[in-house]
Order: sequence, then C-alpha cells, then structure tokens
Amino acid sequence: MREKIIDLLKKHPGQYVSGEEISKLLAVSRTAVWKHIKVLQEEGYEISALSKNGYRLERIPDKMLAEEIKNGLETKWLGQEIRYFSEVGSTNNIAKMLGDENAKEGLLVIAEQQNAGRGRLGRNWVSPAGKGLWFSLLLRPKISLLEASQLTIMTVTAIAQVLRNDFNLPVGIKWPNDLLWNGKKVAGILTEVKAEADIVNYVVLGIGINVDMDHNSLPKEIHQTASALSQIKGQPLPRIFLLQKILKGIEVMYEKYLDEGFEFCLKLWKEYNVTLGQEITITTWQKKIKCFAMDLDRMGGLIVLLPDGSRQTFHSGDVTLKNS
Ligand code: BT5
Repeated sequence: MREKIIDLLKKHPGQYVSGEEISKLLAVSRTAVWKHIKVLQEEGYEISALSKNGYRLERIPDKMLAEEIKNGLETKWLGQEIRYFSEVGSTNNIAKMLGDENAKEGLLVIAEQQNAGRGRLGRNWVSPAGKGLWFSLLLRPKISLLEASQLTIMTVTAIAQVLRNDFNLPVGIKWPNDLLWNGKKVAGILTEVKAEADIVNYVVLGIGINVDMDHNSLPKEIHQTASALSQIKGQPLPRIFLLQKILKGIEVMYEKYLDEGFEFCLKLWKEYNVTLGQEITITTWQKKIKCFAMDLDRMGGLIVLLPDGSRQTFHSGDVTLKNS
C-alpha cells in the first residue's frame, strides 16, 4: 500500500492530493492512509500534510527504500520481497536467519550501512552509509553442494555484464569473486551455503559494490587497494537504478544457468576476466605460490601452471595479479 501511495504522490509533483482522493483510489480508509503516510515520513520521505489540502511529496530520500527499489524493478521474482535496514551488522547474517525461517527464494536484504560487513575467511568488508550497494540475495537452487561455487562465478559475471553493457563501466573479473578497475577492487561477493548431506538447502549471495566514493572519501583501510564506480565514471551513479539493473541481470543469468547449465557463464566470465594468461600469486591457507593462470575448470576452479611445469587446480584462495 505504501508503494501505491508514494506512486500516486509522485504522479502529482508539486501538488497536494487529498486524503479522501487517496482513500478512494486505493480503496482504503483515510485513517489507514494517514498511518501509511506517517511510516513513509519516518522512513525519510518528506511529505507535507495540510488538513485542508491533503498530502504533497516534497522530497524522496537518497536511501535504498523498498518502495523506491520496487518502482521500476523489472524482475519476475528476484528482489520482489525486500527487507531494508538503515544499519545492520551484515546483510548476509540476516538473509541466513530468514533462510532458516523458510523465507522465499528471491528475498533481498539490503542495508544503507553495515557495521560488521564480512568478506571471505572472516575478513572485513567496509560498508559506509550511503556509499555503496550492500545487499544479500536468498536463492534455493536444486543443485549439489559441489556446484554451489558456480553461483559465485555466475553472479560476478552477471554483475560485470550489467556494469559493462548498461553503464559503460569497463570492470574486469579477478578470480574468483572480485570486480576490478585499474587493478583496484570495486566489488566483491561472499557466497554462503546451507546444505544437508550433499543437497543445497539455500544459498546467500552477499554482494558489496562501492558506488559513490571519491578517492578522498575511501576509508583508510582500503585507500590504496579499492576504487568505486563513481571514480570510473567521474560522476555519481544512481544507486537504485543500478541495483534494479543488477537484480534483473542476475535473475536472467541464474534462470539460464538452471536451464542450460554452467557452460555459458564460464564463457562470459572468460571474456570479462583479467586473471587468465597472467603471472599471479595465489595464497591459500597453507601456502603462497607464484604461478601462471591458465584456465577455469568445469566447476569454476582456477587451473594454474606451476614453476616445475605441473598443473594444479584451486577451488579457493586469493589471487594477486603481478601488475597490480
Ligand atoms: C569479498 O571478500 O570481496 C566479499 C565481500 C562481500 C561483501 C558483501 S556486502 C553485503 C554482504 N554482507 C556482508 O557481510 N558481506 C556481503 P574478500 O575477497 O575476502 O575481500 C575482503 C577484502 O577486501 C578485505 O580484506 C579488504 O582488504 C578489502 N575490502 C574491504 N572492504 C572493501 C571495500 N568496500 N572495497 C574494496 N575492498 C574492500
């Protein structure tokens, strides 16, 4: 209902719409309209209310509010159910909790700011308020545990495709989960899986994209190693429109992945990647190895050529590119 009220007010820019008219058009009581308006105001919408004239929308907040995300979202099911938080520990934790409570596939958990954002292996993900897209998606694919890592490749490829094709942002993929520009990280993905035996119960795709940070506003910890989409573009980008396009891109690619398999994701990943054909250092729990990145295997593992001429495939690890 709140979406519909905002929609109606947006259709009358600069004008008051009476409570009576809203209640008639949307078939709810005037009291209900007033209550919804109050919630919208609490969310940050500036709405003037005059007892004689009704309600007028003055300003839409620059926040990732559910009403704004859904308005213009072209997905069938991904992100159609939204949980928005102004501040949260980690959106992945909330999505996992809701996954355990049987939330439906497609749920989007999004926050303006995370105060305990997580990377892989317990690392920190810096997520300052209003500066990026910090969100998690709940999926329930019928795949085996082994196949779940393919979803990281699928997701990073879908995001790269949207950024490159729809926004003309020439990002490249570094294996397995980073989007880079000029050797600096602009986005990362943390895939978490709940499985029983070998069957996946749910997958949470945690996605962090630095959108609006100029070089000076980059937090100290990542000042040298990170960048943001606004730096590539040289101007701010509309976060909501970006998110809507990314959700659509992921939905399309995920459905294709389920229908046709992983092969086409691999092909696209290879087209967008900046890892293969390079001398790299791969760091795992046990060791740090200088090698040459050759190819991806059928599961998305990285095949490398070692200095002694042998080949090895890695399914996890951190890659440092020689030239970054
Ligand atoms: C990742 O981990 O790249 C996965 C990041 C996933 C973040 C999303 S945000 C929504 C959801 N909720 C969460 O709690 N997490 C997900 P990894 O490859 O381990 O990279 C982590 C490393 O990247 C850190 O050790 C820093 O060096 C660096 N880093 C931290 N914050 C960054 C940022 N905002 N931009 C670029 N680099 C960053």
